[in-house]
Amino acid sequence: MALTKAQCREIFEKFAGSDGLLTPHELKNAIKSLAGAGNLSNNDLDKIVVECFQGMDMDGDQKITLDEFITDMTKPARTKKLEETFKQWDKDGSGYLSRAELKAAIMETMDGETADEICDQINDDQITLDEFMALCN
Ligand SMILES: [Ca+2]
Ligand SMILES: [Ca+2]
Repeated sequence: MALTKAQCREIFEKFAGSDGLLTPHELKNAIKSLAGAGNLSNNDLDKIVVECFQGMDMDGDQKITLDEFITDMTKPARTKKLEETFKQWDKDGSGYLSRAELKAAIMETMDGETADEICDQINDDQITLDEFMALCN
């Protein structure tokens, strides 16, 4: 769903209410109206809301600002996908992938020897999100 900034602002202002911040409940209303929601069960919708919300709420204060909303909605899908992968792999939530975390993730699809080789090549025990994105591109 690629939207222009102007479209994002319009949606945000429509649903955020007078405080100019989007709560999970307000986000749910926004998604409902955007997606039509007719073929989504309430459970599915709740799941999507939680995922979207976590992706958007950069500072984790449980409120989405207009900036956070626009940043997320205008981000390319591939970037979002990589960010999600990075978060999944970063088991201790340190914001870095350690060699052990990287190896564990690679070993889900490859054998231990190959994982070791890849880790040796990368040779970095503190891979940041930016470095991770560069590696995947
Ligand atoms: Ca926030
Ligand atoms: Ca980590």
